[in-house]
Amino acid sequence: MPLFSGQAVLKASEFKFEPAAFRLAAGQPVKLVLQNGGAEAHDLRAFELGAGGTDIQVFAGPGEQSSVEFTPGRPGVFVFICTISGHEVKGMAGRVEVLAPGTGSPSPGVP
Ligand SMILES: [Cu+2]
Repeated sequence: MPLFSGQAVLKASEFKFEPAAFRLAAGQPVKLVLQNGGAEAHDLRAFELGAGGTDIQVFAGPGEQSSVEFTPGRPGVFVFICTISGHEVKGMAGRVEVLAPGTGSPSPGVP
């Protein structure tokens, strides 16, 4: 599972994210880039991942790329999905593991 710092690039297509699991560090700003290499529109919504527990969302049309900048607020495991109808159940879901500041290793108790 890659640990991204500064920038995280995710590829979306029918019907998956690559990578579907990655790591970020809490308290460090990151630019999340969504590259849509598919023929349908996709987005990425990560629940409670942002500062203060806000959701993070970015949308990219077919063949497009867009980005969102945020700072992961706290360590933990956070789920993300594509919210376009039917895409999550077809496999467009993943998770982000946010590491505690300064650890560089997984938080205790994370499976
Ligand atoms: Cu999708």
